[in-house]
Amino acid sequence: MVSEKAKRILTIAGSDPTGGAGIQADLRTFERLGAEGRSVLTAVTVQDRHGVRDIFPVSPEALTRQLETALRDAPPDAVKTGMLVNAETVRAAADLLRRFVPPVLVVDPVIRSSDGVELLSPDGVAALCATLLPMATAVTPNLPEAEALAGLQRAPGVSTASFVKSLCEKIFALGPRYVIITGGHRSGEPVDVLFDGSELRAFTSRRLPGNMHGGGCIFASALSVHLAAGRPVEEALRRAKAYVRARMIASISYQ
Ligand code: PXL
Repeated sequence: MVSEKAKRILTIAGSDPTGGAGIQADLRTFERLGAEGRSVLTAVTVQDRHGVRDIFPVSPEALTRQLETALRDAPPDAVKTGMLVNAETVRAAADLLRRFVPPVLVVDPVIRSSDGVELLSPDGVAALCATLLPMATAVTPNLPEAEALAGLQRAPGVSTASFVKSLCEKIFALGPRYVIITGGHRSGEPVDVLFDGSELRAFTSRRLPGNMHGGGCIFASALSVHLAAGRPVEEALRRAKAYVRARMIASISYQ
């Protein structure tokens, strides 16, 4: 059932002062799609249009206090996670989400910024796989993030399609209900794939020029809104993809 009442979505993510990604992009997406946004900050990043200059993590205690207060005060219809910094932050978030289970949990496994700076440490990746993925409704890695979660590298001669299928199977085995590998980092057409443990469905679109900073955050945020509204996962994915595309076109025409 698709409910018309505004859904409350909570993002657990880092601040991007340029507004392109992170908490700022998440909240803007929730609002534009008619949802009510809440946020819990995991890190202050220092960025300009060239990239990430510095990262100041929020302490696990500050994260726990923010998240516990948010979850008790106004239970969200969906929780979306973004930049989680390290294993301590991941575990602090997972401990509370295990106690206050949200109806929808979308894990965007943010590992690096678009300019290559590490936003989640290797022990953080392992903690995310062990604690958050088993609880997740959907996990939304891009191709490099999927390789890191699965611990797989493409062998020579293996096609992208069959490599992406093995990544889906490996990540699905970690426990999420759906695996969505976004296609922006693939060469050629940006094909997104959805895997539910048995069927693999592909969603193709035409590539737009340029690179979009924050596209992954916006996609996962839009997906959270549509899943919280009760839309079936395929429809939620299609709508989230269309929304990112519209935002990309809008940002291209600004330049
Ligand atoms: O796009 C990934 C991302 C997520 N969260 C924050 C970021 C970035 C990329 O720079 O800064 C806070």
